[in-house]
Amino acid sequence: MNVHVAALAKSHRLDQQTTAFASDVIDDLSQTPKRLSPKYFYDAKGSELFEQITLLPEYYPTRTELSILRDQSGAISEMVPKGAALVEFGAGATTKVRLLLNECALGAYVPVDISGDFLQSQADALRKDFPALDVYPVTADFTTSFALPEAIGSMAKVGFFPGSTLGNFEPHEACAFLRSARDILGQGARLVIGVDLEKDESVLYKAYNDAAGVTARFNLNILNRINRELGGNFDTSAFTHRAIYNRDRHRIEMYLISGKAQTVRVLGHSFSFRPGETIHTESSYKYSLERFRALARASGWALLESWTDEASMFSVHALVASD
Ligand code: AVI
Repeated sequence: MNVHVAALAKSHRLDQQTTAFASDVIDDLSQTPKRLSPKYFYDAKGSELFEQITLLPEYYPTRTELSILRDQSGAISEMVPKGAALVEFGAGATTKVRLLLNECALGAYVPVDISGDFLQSQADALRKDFPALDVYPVTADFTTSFALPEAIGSMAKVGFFPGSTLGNFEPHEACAFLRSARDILGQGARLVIGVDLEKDESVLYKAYNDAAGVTARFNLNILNRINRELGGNFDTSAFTHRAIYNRDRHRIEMYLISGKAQTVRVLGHSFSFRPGETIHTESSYKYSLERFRALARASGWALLESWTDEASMFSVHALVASD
Protein backbone atom coordinates (compact mmCIF):
# COMPACT_ATOMS: atom_id res chain seq x y z
CA MET A 1 0.00 0.00 0.00
CA ASN A 2 1.41 3.45 -0.81
CA VAL A 3 2.07 5.94 1.99
CA HIS A 4 -0.65 8.26 0.71
CA VAL A 5 -3.39 5.59 0.98
CA ALA A 6 -2.18 4.62 4.47
CA ALA A 7 -2.53 8.24 5.60
CA LEU A 8 -5.94 8.58 3.96
CA ALA A 9 -7.11 5.33 5.58
CA LYS A 10 -6.10 6.73 8.96
CA SER A 11 -7.78 10.10 8.47
CA HIS A 12 -10.98 8.50 7.08
CA ARG A 13 -10.94 5.79 9.83
CA LEU A 14 -11.19 3.01 7.25
CA ASP A 15 -11.19 -0.59 8.53
CA GLN A 16 -8.64 -3.13 7.24
CA GLN A 17 -10.83 -4.53 4.43
CA THR A 18 -11.88 -1.06 3.22
CA THR A 19 -8.25 0.10 3.31
CA ALA A 20 -7.23 -2.81 1.06
CA PHE A 21 -10.17 -1.95 -1.26
CA ALA A 22 -9.06 1.73 -1.36
CA SER A 23 -5.47 0.81 -2.08
CA ASP A 24 -6.40 -1.59 -4.93
CA VAL A 25 -8.89 0.87 -6.48
CA ILE A 26 -6.39 3.74 -6.50
CA ASP A 27 -3.60 1.53 -7.91
CA ASP A 28 -5.85 -0.10 -10.52
CA LEU A 29 -7.43 3.15 -11.78
CA SER A 30 -3.92 4.62 -12.08
CA GLN A 31 -2.93 1.89 -14.60
CA THR A 32 -3.09 2.20 -18.37
CA PRO A 33 -5.45 0.68 -19.38
CA LYS A 34 -7.56 1.18 -16.26
CA ARG A 35 -8.87 -1.87 -14.44
CA LEU A 36 -10.71 -2.94 -11.27
CA SER A 37 -10.51 -6.34 -9.56
CA PRO A 38 -13.60 -8.60 -9.93
CA LYS A 39 -13.26 -9.63 -6.29
CA TYR A 40 -14.83 -6.27 -5.40
CA PHE A 41 -18.10 -7.08 -7.22
CA TYR A 42 -19.39 -8.99 -4.21
CA ASP A 43 -20.70 -6.54 -1.61
CA ALA A 44 -24.28 -7.27 -0.40
CA LYS A 45 -25.83 -5.66 -3.53
CA GLY A 46 -23.34 -7.33 -5.90
CA SER A 47 -23.93 -10.76 -4.33
CA GLU A 48 -27.68 -10.26 -4.70
CA LEU A 49 -27.23 -9.29 -8.38
CA PHE A 50 -24.98 -12.31 -8.94
CA GLU A 51 -27.70 -14.59 -7.51
CA GLN A 52 -30.09 -13.00 -10.07
CA ILE A 53 -27.55 -13.66 -12.86
CA THR A 54 -27.46 -17.37 -11.96
CA LEU A 55 -31.22 -17.55 -12.68
CA LEU A 56 -31.12 -15.77 -16.07
CA PRO A 57 -32.16 -17.83 -19.10
CA GLU A 58 -28.95 -16.81 -20.94
CA TYR A 59 -26.60 -17.66 -18.03
CA TYR A 60 -26.15 -21.41 -18.51
CA PRO A 61 -23.21 -22.17 -16.10
CA THR A 62 -25.06 -22.45 -12.78
CA ARG A 63 -27.97 -24.60 -13.89
CA THR A 64 -25.71 -26.77 -16.08
CA GLU A 65 -23.26 -27.41 -13.24
CA LEU A 66 -26.19 -28.21 -10.92
CA SER A 67 -27.54 -30.71 -13.45
CA ILE A 68 -24.11 -32.42 -13.65
CA LEU A 69 -23.82 -32.56 -9.84
CA ARG A 70 -27.36 -33.96 -9.63
CA ASP A 71 -26.97 -36.51 -12.45
CA GLN A 72 -23.51 -37.64 -11.35
CA SER A 73 -23.87 -37.41 -7.57
CA GLY A 74 -23.46 -41.20 -7.25
CA ALA A 75 -20.24 -41.26 -9.29
CA ILE A 76 -18.90 -38.12 -7.56
CA SER A 77 -19.59 -39.56 -4.10
CA GLU A 78 -17.43 -42.57 -5.03
CA MET A 79 -14.50 -40.14 -5.25
CA VAL A 80 -15.13 -38.93 -1.68
CA PRO A 81 -13.72 -41.24 1.01
CA LYS A 82 -16.15 -42.15 3.81
CA GLY A 83 -15.75 -39.86 6.82
CA ALA A 84 -13.81 -37.23 4.80
CA ALA A 85 -13.91 -33.51 5.59
CA LEU A 86 -15.27 -31.47 2.66
CA VAL A 87 -13.53 -28.07 2.43
CA GLU A 88 -15.44 -25.61 0.23
CA PHE A 89 -13.37 -22.71 -1.16
CA GLY A 90 -15.78 -19.74 -1.08
CA ALA A 91 -19.26 -20.20 0.33
CA GLY A 92 -22.07 -19.02 -1.90
CA ALA A 93 -25.60 -20.39 -1.91
CA THR A 94 -25.48 -23.89 -0.36
CA THR A 95 -27.52 -25.51 -3.19
CA LYS A 96 -24.51 -27.24 -4.74
CA VAL A 97 -22.93 -28.59 -1.57
CA ARG A 98 -26.29 -29.93 -0.41
CA LEU A 99 -26.26 -32.29 -3.42
CA LEU A 100 -22.97 -33.77 -2.17
CA LEU A 101 -24.03 -33.79 1.49
CA ASN A 102 -27.09 -35.85 0.56
CA GLU A 103 -24.98 -38.44 -1.23
CA CYS A 104 -21.63 -38.64 0.64
CA ALA A 105 -21.00 -39.97 4.16
CA LEU A 106 -18.96 -36.96 5.27
CA GLY A 107 -17.15 -36.54 8.60
CA ALA A 108 -17.30 -32.72 8.50
CA TYR A 109 -17.98 -29.71 6.28
CA VAL A 110 -15.60 -26.72 6.29
CA PRO A 111 -16.87 -23.69 4.31
CA VAL A 112 -14.17 -21.02 3.83
CA ASP A 113 -15.08 -17.44 2.99
CA ILE A 114 -13.92 -13.88 3.66
CA SER A 115 -17.44 -12.77 4.65
CA GLY A 116 -17.81 -14.07 8.24
CA ASP A 117 -21.47 -13.06 8.71
CA PHE A 118 -22.64 -14.72 5.51
CA LEU A 119 -20.60 -17.82 6.37
CA GLN A 120 -22.22 -18.15 9.80
CA SER A 121 -25.75 -17.84 8.40
CA GLN A 122 -25.03 -20.50 5.77
CA ALA A 123 -23.43 -22.78 8.40
CA ASP A 124 -26.45 -22.38 10.71
CA ALA A 125 -28.87 -23.30 7.90
CA LEU A 126 -26.85 -26.43 7.09
CA ARG A 127 -26.61 -27.49 10.75
CA LYS A 128 -30.39 -27.30 10.95
CA ASP A 129 -30.89 -29.50 7.89
CA PHE A 130 -27.99 -31.90 8.58
CA PRO A 131 -27.94 -32.19 12.40
CA ALA A 132 -25.44 -35.09 12.38
CA LEU A 133 -22.88 -33.12 10.33
CA ASP A 134 -20.05 -31.20 12.06
CA VAL A 135 -19.72 -27.79 10.37
CA TYR A 136 -16.53 -25.76 11.00
CA PRO A 137 -16.68 -22.41 9.15
CA VAL A 138 -13.34 -20.69 8.52
CA THR A 139 -13.29 -16.92 7.87
CA ALA A 140 -10.39 -16.40 5.46
CA ASP A 141 -9.49 -15.24 1.96
CA PHE A 142 -9.43 -18.65 0.27
CA THR A 143 -6.95 -17.46 -2.38
CA THR A 144 -4.30 -17.14 0.33
CA SER A 145 -2.92 -19.75 2.72
CA PHE A 146 -5.10 -20.50 5.78
CA ALA A 147 -5.14 -23.15 8.51
CA LEU A 148 -7.73 -25.92 8.58
CA PRO A 149 -9.57 -26.54 11.90
CA GLU A 150 -7.71 -28.92 14.23
CA ALA A 151 -10.87 -31.02 14.61
CA ILE A 152 -10.52 -32.37 11.05
CA GLY A 153 -6.80 -33.11 11.41
CA SER A 154 -7.14 -36.90 11.14
CA MET A 155 -9.84 -36.96 8.44
CA ALA A 156 -9.25 -37.44 4.71
CA LYS A 157 -9.65 -34.08 2.92
CA VAL A 158 -11.69 -33.27 -0.17
CA GLY A 159 -11.74 -29.74 -1.58
CA PHE A 160 -14.85 -28.42 -3.35
CA PHE A 161 -14.58 -25.45 -5.74
CA PRO A 162 -17.73 -25.22 -7.87
CA GLY A 163 -19.03 -22.34 -10.01
CA SER A 164 -16.04 -22.00 -12.36
CA THR A 165 -14.65 -19.27 -10.11
CA LEU A 166 -11.29 -20.62 -11.32
CA GLY A 167 -12.16 -18.95 -14.64
CA ASN A 168 -12.01 -15.51 -13.00
CA PHE A 169 -8.32 -16.04 -12.20
CA GLU A 170 -5.56 -15.25 -14.68
CA PRO A 171 -3.86 -18.54 -15.73
CA HIS A 172 -0.87 -17.93 -13.39
CA GLU A 173 -3.30 -17.15 -10.53
CA ALA A 174 -5.32 -20.32 -11.30
CA CYS A 175 -2.11 -22.35 -11.09
CA ALA A 176 -1.12 -20.62 -7.81
CA PHE A 177 -4.59 -21.27 -6.35
CA LEU A 178 -4.53 -24.97 -7.28
CA ARG A 179 -1.04 -25.35 -5.77
CA SER A 180 -2.09 -23.55 -2.60
CA ALA A 181 -5.26 -25.71 -2.30
CA ARG A 182 -3.05 -28.78 -2.61
CA ASP A 183 -0.74 -27.53 0.16
CA ILE A 184 -3.66 -26.66 2.44
CA LEU A 185 -5.51 -29.96 1.91
CA GLY A 186 -2.32 -32.06 2.10
CA GLN A 187 -1.07 -35.36 0.71
CA GLY A 188 -3.63 -37.73 -0.75
CA ALA A 189 -6.31 -35.02 -0.84
CA ARG A 190 -8.95 -34.85 -3.55
CA LEU A 191 -10.58 -31.89 -5.23
CA VAL A 192 -13.98 -31.65 -6.94
CA ILE A 193 -13.97 -28.58 -9.20
CA GLY A 194 -16.40 -26.99 -11.69
CA VAL A 195 -14.94 -25.50 -14.89
CA ASP A 196 -16.77 -23.68 -17.67
CA LEU A 197 -15.99 -24.83 -21.21
CA GLU A 198 -15.32 -23.10 -24.53
CA LYS A 199 -18.34 -23.02 -26.79
CA ASP A 200 -20.18 -21.14 -29.52
CA GLU A 201 -19.30 -17.45 -29.18
CA SER A 202 -22.91 -16.29 -29.48
CA VAL A 203 -23.89 -18.41 -26.46
CA LEU A 204 -21.03 -16.89 -24.45
CA TYR A 205 -21.85 -13.38 -25.64
CA LYS A 206 -25.50 -13.64 -24.57
CA ALA A 207 -24.58 -15.13 -21.18
CA TYR A 208 -22.62 -11.95 -20.33
CA ASN A 209 -24.88 -9.44 -22.16
CA ASP A 210 -28.31 -10.59 -20.93
CA ALA A 211 -31.43 -8.97 -22.34
CA ALA A 212 -32.73 -7.90 -18.91
CA GLY A 213 -29.51 -5.96 -18.18
CA VAL A 214 -28.74 -7.71 -14.86
CA THR A 215 -25.08 -8.29 -15.79
CA ALA A 216 -24.81 -4.59 -16.68
CA ARG A 217 -26.14 -3.63 -13.22
CA PHE A 218 -23.75 -6.16 -11.61
CA ASN A 219 -20.81 -4.61 -13.49
CA LEU A 220 -21.83 -0.99 -12.74
CA ASN A 221 -22.38 -1.81 -9.06
CA ILE A 222 -18.61 -1.80 -8.55
CA LEU A 223 -18.69 1.98 -9.23
CA ASN A 224 -21.58 2.39 -6.77
CA ARG A 225 -19.54 0.47 -4.22
CA ILE A 226 -16.58 2.83 -4.70
CA ASN A 227 -18.98 5.77 -4.20
CA ARG A 228 -20.55 4.20 -1.09
CA GLU A 229 -17.48 2.87 0.66
CA LEU A 230 -14.72 5.22 -0.52
CA GLY A 231 -16.72 8.42 -1.05
CA GLY A 232 -16.10 8.37 -4.83
CA ASN A 233 -18.17 10.51 -7.18
CA PHE A 234 -18.67 8.20 -10.19
CA ASP A 235 -21.73 9.16 -12.26
CA THR A 236 -22.80 5.59 -13.11
CA SER A 237 -25.12 6.88 -15.86
CA ALA A 238 -22.00 8.06 -17.72
CA PHE A 239 -20.63 4.48 -18.03
CA THR A 240 -21.96 1.50 -19.96
CA HIS A 241 -21.39 -2.23 -19.65
CA ARG A 242 -19.76 -4.26 -22.41
CA ALA A 243 -18.69 -7.91 -22.52
CA ILE A 244 -16.79 -9.40 -25.47
CA TYR A 245 -15.31 -12.82 -26.15
CA ASN A 246 -11.56 -12.72 -26.79
CA ARG A 247 -11.06 -15.89 -28.82
CA ASP A 248 -7.25 -15.77 -28.78
CA ARG A 249 -7.17 -15.64 -24.98
CA HIS A 250 -10.17 -17.96 -24.50
CA ARG A 251 -11.92 -15.49 -22.24
CA ILE A 252 -14.91 -13.22 -21.81
CA GLU A 253 -13.71 -9.70 -20.99
CA MET A 254 -16.04 -7.31 -19.17
CA TYR A 255 -15.58 -3.58 -19.38
CA LEU A 256 -17.16 -0.36 -18.17
CA ILE A 257 -16.95 2.28 -20.89
CA SER A 258 -16.92 6.01 -20.27
CA GLY A 259 -19.59 7.75 -22.37
CA LYS A 260 -17.80 11.12 -22.30
CA ALA A 261 -14.71 13.00 -21.16
CA GLN A 262 -14.98 13.14 -17.38
CA THR A 263 -12.94 13.32 -14.20
CA VAL A 264 -13.79 11.22 -11.16
CA ARG A 265 -12.50 11.74 -7.63
CA VAL A 266 -11.86 8.93 -5.14
CA LEU A 267 -10.27 9.63 -1.73
CA GLY A 268 -8.54 12.77 -2.92
CA HIS A 269 -7.27 11.22 -6.19
CA SER A 270 -8.48 12.38 -9.63
CA PHE A 271 -8.95 9.99 -12.53
CA SER A 272 -9.57 11.40 -16.01
CA PHE A 273 -11.45 9.44 -18.66
CA ARG A 274 -11.52 10.01 -22.41
CA PRO A 275 -14.82 9.34 -24.25
CA GLY A 276 -14.86 5.57 -24.94
CA GLU A 277 -12.10 4.83 -22.43
CA THR A 278 -12.51 1.45 -20.71
CA ILE A 279 -12.11 -0.02 -17.23
CA HIS A 280 -11.44 -3.79 -17.49
CA THR A 281 -13.44 -5.27 -14.59
CA GLU A 282 -13.41 -9.04 -15.18
CA SER A 283 -12.06 -11.88 -17.28
CA SER A 284 -13.89 -15.19 -17.34
CA TYR A 285 -11.65 -17.87 -18.88
CA LYS A 286 -13.25 -20.76 -20.75
CA TYR A 287 -11.27 -24.00 -20.84
CA SER A 288 -11.12 -26.97 -23.17
CA LEU A 289 -10.94 -30.28 -21.28
CA GLU A 290 -7.34 -30.66 -22.46
CA ARG A 291 -6.26 -27.20 -21.32
CA PHE A 292 -7.86 -27.64 -17.91
CA ARG A 293 -6.23 -31.06 -17.45
CA ALA A 294 -2.83 -29.63 -18.40
CA LEU A 295 -3.31 -26.80 -15.88
CA ALA A 296 -4.29 -29.29 -13.14
CA ARG A 297 -1.26 -31.48 -13.93
CA ALA A 298 1.10 -28.50 -13.83
CA SER A 299 -0.38 -27.48 -10.45
CA GLY A 300 0.16 -30.75 -8.58
CA TRP A 301 -3.10 -32.60 -9.31
CA ALA A 302 -3.82 -35.79 -11.28
CA LEU A 303 -7.18 -36.39 -12.94
CA LEU A 304 -9.45 -39.11 -11.54
CA GLU A 305 -12.54 -38.44 -13.62
CA SER A 306 -14.37 -35.70 -15.58
CA TRP A 307 -18.08 -35.28 -16.17
CA THR A 308 -19.86 -32.95 -18.61
CA ASP A 309 -23.48 -32.34 -19.58
CA GLU A 310 -24.74 -33.73 -22.89
CA ALA A 311 -24.03 -30.52 -24.81
CA SER A 312 -20.51 -30.17 -23.26
CA MET A 313 -21.29 -26.71 -21.91
CA PHE A 314 -19.72 -27.20 -18.47
CA SER A 315 -17.47 -29.71 -16.72
CA VAL A 316 -16.92 -31.10 -13.23
CA HIS A 317 -13.64 -32.87 -12.39
CA ALA A 318 -12.39 -35.06 -9.55
CA LEU A 319 -8.65 -34.64 -8.97
CA VAL A 320 -6.18 -36.26 -6.58
CA ALA A 321 -3.05 -34.56 -5.21
CA SER A 322 -0.04 -35.99 -7.02
CA ASP A 323 3.07 -36.72 -4.94
C1 AVI B 1 -18.39 -16.01 -10.48
N1 AVI B 1 -18.01 -16.14 -11.89
C2 AVI B 1 -17.69 -17.56 -12.20
C3 AVI B 1 -18.94 -15.54 -12.85
C4 AVI B 1 -18.48 -15.80 -14.31
O1 AVI B 1 -19.29 -16.29 -15.08
O2 AVI B 1 -17.32 -15.54 -14.62
C5 AVI B 1 -19.06 -14.04 -12.61
C6 AVI B 1 -19.93 -13.36 -13.63
N2 AVI B 1 -19.63 -12.26 -14.27
C7 AVI B 1 -20.62 -11.92 -15.08
N3 AVI B 1 -21.57 -12.82 -15.00
C8 AVI B 1 -21.16 -13.73 -14.07
